[in-house]
Amino acid sequence: MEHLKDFKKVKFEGKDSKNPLSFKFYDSEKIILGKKMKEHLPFAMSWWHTLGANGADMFGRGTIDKSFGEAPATMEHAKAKVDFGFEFMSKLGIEYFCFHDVDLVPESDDINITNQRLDEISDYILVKMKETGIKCLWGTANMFSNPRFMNGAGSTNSVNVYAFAAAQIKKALDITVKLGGKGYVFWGGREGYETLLNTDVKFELDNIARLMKMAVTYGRKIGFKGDFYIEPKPKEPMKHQYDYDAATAIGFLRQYGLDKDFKMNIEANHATLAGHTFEHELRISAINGMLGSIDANEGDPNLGWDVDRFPVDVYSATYAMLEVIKAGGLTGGFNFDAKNRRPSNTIEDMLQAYILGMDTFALGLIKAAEIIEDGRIDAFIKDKYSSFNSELGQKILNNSTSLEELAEHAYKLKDANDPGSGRQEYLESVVNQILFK
Ligand code: XUL
Ligand code: CO
Repeated sequence: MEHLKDFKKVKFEGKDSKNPLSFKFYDSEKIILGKKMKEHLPFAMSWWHTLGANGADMFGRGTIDKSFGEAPATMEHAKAKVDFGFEFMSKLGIEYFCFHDVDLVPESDDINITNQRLDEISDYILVKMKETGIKCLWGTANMFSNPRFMNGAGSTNSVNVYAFAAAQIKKALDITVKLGGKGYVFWGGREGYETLLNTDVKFELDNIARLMKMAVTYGRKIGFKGDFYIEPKPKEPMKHQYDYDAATAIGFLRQYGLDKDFKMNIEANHATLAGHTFEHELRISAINGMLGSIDANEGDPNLGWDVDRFPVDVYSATYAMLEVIKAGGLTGGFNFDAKNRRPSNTIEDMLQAYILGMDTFALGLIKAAEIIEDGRIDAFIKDKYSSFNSELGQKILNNSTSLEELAEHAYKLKDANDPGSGRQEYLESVVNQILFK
């Protein structure tokens, strides 16, 4: 069997290297726009895909053995995952990890036992964190796998299930704080509905907000200073999920007075499912002061579901990095919520997947910085709106005009045909010129 110890630490070798286990573009110490690449790109390993997922899908069993030499559903296995995970992150120079409660330990039928296991494993993880300097990006509670959440967690019809969701969030917050996590995520996989015939939407939304408020109150009480995140997703597993996209989630947070404590965790593949580009979701979050963290992965235009590929599309990474740079960076990081394709079933493939993702975002960063330094695109956008520099334009921007005054202006003009070209093809060719220079 392959062992991780058989692989050397992955190093930057540059774009001409033919060594598959080297970075071609990710050069952690390289300075881009005044900051180290690794500071622009705080990468994180997802515990679930990396240490849990074994390639099983709806039609077949797993293709890669992730027992790490231990029996499944034991604490020995949970610890072996920790050992492998920290060695894996160290080999790649990844400085953060993200987890769900039940990724860390096997879930018992008794929540009290699960919680004891979480105490034990988090002690074990803390030691590894001290040894390696690796940190926790965010934690979350899995409130979607257990059958009790079939009608939702915060949106459930059952008081008992609602209390279980609360208990899980409480413990996941305890562990996140214990591990010094920067963020805490809510992904509402079961918060949604199939049909209004069995659903009271307002009741459910109010209750989700109540649960989030209680989480904020408790988190702040135990000293959690980081951001809470909503991770929007329009569908899957539910037909209609309440956190459809960033705009919907932001509206929800504002409606319930949660916007001061929450930001967005934007996942690329979720944007695709919502019919948006990744960069659209980042922009909507950023202009609302809510760009928090990123789940870095990729969808597939030919598939209508959450394929969680490792990022490979340099255009998308470049457009995403333009948004991140312009927003002044993330308060969170880049969590690879991504998995190997099922037939890529070796440890080398796992390393290769992360190398691909890290190199794709490094390229995105390099090219976004070049687009900014080139200046043509920013100059075009500035010029596009320059008619608002006029006296009347300024009045509009200062909210000091009226429909009557604007109408008078229009009547004098009789007609207006001067918006000017959007020049999309030119701008796209600028991007190509910079990408392939
Ligand atoms: C599911 C998904 C989750 C969240 C955390 O699509 O993205 O893994 O990131 O619960
Ligand atoms: Co995700």
